[in-house]
Amino acid sequence: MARNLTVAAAQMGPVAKDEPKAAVVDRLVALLREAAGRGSELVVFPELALTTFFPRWFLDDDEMLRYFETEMPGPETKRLFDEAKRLGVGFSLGFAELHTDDDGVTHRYNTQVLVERDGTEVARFRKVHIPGHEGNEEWRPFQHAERHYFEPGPDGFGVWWAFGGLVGMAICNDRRWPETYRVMGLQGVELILIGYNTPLFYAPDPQQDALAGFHNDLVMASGAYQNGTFVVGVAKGGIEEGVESLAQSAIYAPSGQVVARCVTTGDEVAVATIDLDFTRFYKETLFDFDRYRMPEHYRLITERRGAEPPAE
Ligand code: CDV
Repeated sequence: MARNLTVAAAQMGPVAKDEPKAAVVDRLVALLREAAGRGSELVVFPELALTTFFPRWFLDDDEMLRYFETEMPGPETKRLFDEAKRLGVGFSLGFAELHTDDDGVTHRYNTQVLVERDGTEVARFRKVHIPGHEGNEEWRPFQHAERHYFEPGPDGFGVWWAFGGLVGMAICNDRRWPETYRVMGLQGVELILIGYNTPLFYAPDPQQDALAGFHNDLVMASGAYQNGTFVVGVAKGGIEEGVESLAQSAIYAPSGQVVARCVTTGDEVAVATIDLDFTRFYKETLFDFDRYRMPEHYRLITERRGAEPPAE
């Protein structure tokens, strides 16, 4: 029996530094309506969708706080939540989160929220792999100071029953790490939602620039294939405040194939109807973890190696 779900990758073009949040929410609502009109039940927005990618500047505490949300939904984003509920469409949205815990300690996270079709919050995922640098590195043409702004999410990678299947989330740099997919794969994930902002110029090693699109596909397609899961990867692309970022948003099947793809670098929706039961072909054959993975074997080998004296 099929478990069909129509999902949309709601790619965004640039968000300018001085673009009012209300205007960004207008764009998100327009993408949501277009996706709903094309039958989507779940709409995936990018990382830090509400603002420009501010880690390209090194800002002090006062300046940075305007980019953070203290509540979600808040006064400006409630419109998106209300419209999604009215349309009966769920969504995931990346934003900068200022979170005060029960002990009164404030944390800054790079967060993605998942909201069901009835408007209830399913989960919040906080980015685990925080790339870039902590200090102001003036040799760079622009900064990637995510490590100045965000601490790693403390909860790791979870999966949640939602939208008729097991859904997980990851954010941008998380998508490059095999353990992102495998930790969720071991929990049976069937659909992973990923937002990203990936500048096409990588200052530490510009020879990687020409491969940005290839690496983007490589990691999400192989993560999907090796764990028998669908993956939706959604960009904020185009030239934002003079910095060009990768677009290429796509929906990947457990076969590793692309089933839908954006073709522009701006606001655009790519839609696919996916059968979550299709994951079983891979989960119950080549990637039948219970039958073929060998964690005990690895453990024994590691123990034996540990018992050996170090080689001369
Ligand atoms: N927003 C990101 O996490 N961007 C990173 C950097 C390294 C370009 C990425 O992995 O795409």
